[in-house]
Amino acid sequence: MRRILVTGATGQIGSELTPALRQRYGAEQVVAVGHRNMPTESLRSGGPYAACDARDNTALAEIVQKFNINTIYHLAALLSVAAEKDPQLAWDVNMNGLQNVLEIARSHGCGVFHPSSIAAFGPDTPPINTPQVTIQRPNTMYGISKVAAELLCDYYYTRYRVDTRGVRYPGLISHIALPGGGTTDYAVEIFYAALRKRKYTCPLKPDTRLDMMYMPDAIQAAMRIMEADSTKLLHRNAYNITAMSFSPMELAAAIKKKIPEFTINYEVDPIHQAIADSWPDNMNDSAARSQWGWASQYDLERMTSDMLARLAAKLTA
Ligand code: NAD
Ligand code: AKB
Repeated sequence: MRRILVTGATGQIGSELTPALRQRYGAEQVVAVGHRNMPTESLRSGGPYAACDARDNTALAEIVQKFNINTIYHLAALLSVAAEKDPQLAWDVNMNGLQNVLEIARSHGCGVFHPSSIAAFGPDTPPINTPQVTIQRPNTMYGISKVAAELLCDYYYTRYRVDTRGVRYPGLISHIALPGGGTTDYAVEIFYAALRKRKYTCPLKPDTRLDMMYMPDAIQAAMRIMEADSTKLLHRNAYNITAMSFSPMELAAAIKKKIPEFTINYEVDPIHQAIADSWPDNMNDSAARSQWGWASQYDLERMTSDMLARLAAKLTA
């Protein structure tokens, strides 16, 4: 029986992963752990809820013990733009938070899911069809913390046999929780703006192509890799996974097909642009496909239709 703890449960991924895990494994088996953000009523009342700093060993270990946890989804982190605003805090939360989780996992026999990102690549990485194993020299604090996290998880697996697993997510698009300080956030904001104001000002250049994914695919990946046969996971902490690749101009065109009066203009933000320019256009995810059956469901067109329909319903309500 899985007894799961989710850190960063109030964030963009946690807000959807926690209910999905509760549905799959039982509401009482999944403890949502928030931090400073107020949890939504459904997160708090849908199963056990606690709040603590992911770096706090005593508090986190107490929750793990109290609920007899055997699997930790560790999502608490600072994302790319937030990390560039406070690199010291980003290193502290992203690395010391992770090491705390890994130490607790080691002493309590837990498996750990920890997501990496396209940010683990850098300007020297081949940007098109980015291989599973390639140059990783990122130039952002977020990216540096992601490469270090992939390696730290590998270390805990080989040295201590902690069952660590992870994927390199592209930018994630969702209609439930707003994203929390990333470079790819524009691909969510644009939908809110299209529905509310019929226009959007984009912080990236029109032709900035990035790897992207709709949240249902991201949730499916997080659950599927944790259920995969451990012996088949040759790249266990850092699988490239992808679903679609587009530029702001192409996303705007897809939205315009549904909302003809929609317009986009561009006011490029140098921090967003420099980060985006250092990331892949699209990753090669053949290792994830062959080793644990990864497959995406949503392309640009299907994601755009679903986002607009669900967000319109939410904004009307
Ligand atoms: P998010 O910013 O929406 O949520 C992160 C959560 O971490 C927030 O709820 C915040 O309250 C919490 N947090 C911050 N500092 C904390 C601390 N000291 N202790 C405890 N909690 C703390 O992020 P997300 O989009 O849900 O991302 C989750 C994970 O997935 C991160 O590791 C991120 O790098 C990774 N990822 C996300 C994306 C994406 O597009 N969303 C893409 C690639 C990888
Ligand atoms: C960000 O833009 O920082 C995240 C990510 C791709 O890791 N969405």
